[in-house]
Amino acid sequence: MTLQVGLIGCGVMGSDHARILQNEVAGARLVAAYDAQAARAETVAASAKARTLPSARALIADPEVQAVIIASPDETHAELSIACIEAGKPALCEKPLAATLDQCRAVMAAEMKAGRRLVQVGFMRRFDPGYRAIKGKIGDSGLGRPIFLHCVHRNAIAPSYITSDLVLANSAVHEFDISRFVLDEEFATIQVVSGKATRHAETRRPQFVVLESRSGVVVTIEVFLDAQYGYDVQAELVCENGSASLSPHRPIAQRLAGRDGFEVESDWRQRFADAYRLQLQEWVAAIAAGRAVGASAWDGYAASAIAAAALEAAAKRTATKIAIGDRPAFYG
Ligand code: ISE
Repeated sequence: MTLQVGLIGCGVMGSDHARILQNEVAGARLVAAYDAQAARAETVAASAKARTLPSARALIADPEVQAVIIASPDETHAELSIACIEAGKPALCEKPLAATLDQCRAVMAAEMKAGRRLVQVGFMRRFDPGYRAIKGKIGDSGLGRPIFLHCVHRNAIAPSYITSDLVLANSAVHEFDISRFVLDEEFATIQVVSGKATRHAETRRPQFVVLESRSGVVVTIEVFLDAQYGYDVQAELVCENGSASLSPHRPIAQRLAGRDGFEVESDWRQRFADAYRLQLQEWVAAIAAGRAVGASAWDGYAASAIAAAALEAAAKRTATKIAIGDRPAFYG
């Protein structure tokens, strides 16, 4: 069976999902696309011999569309996820799940009412082989119990609309999610120290976050979006007897002009190319098998709740409690 997928939002991430779905994923094809800018939808649709539809709602309702990728602006995510749930169609929704915590709760309520998990949040790092291997080391490798998780998240450059707050809400949110995934537990407190703005972005401050998990594991996170030299994500899990780190991501080695070195990718679509492919492949396979994989709506809510606490902690400059609450039984 070939899953017929509709795409809402044909910007940078949407068109990338369309390309991956068409060229690198088995068992699915793009049948419809919608974007508020019609020309973008037409370009994506033409590349897949798909149709364009006049609105997001029309795409979700279209009988040919069996599953939906939501890659439209953040403030539309919750409403469109709920529309997919009500139509009984699985959705892969780009992060964040919603613009507010109340909207995240509304998505969860709609799913619980429907009685099955239909929404997967696009936290693609959960499919990255490196993070999966680190997670696999916990419990059975002789490393012992986790003590620290050190995370570094550097972008070469960021668009000018990314404020210091968005450094936390838009970029650090990946670290919040992957830390929950690797450690498999929730966080109790958060502190944020803002670094100095650089001359490359005079109003955007790098952020340094310290999280403490409910069991006492300490997570440190540097998020610096103006690092200039490339896109660089690092993680080291320090345990009682040893540590496990992401290997430096080295697509090629180059010797040139008396130097021997490795290229650093320029952005996350290159660095996490495997993760994006596996995310879509496993989403398609899970739908065929009637299962759910990846980050659930609960995970989307939890990451956003940590981001909200991070904004509060940054403003108050003090350790702040994270009020996530208990995971509903529905989300296992
Ligand atoms: C961007 O929105 C992403 O989602 C990337 O994965 C992240 O690394 C980047 O910092 C964000 O701006």
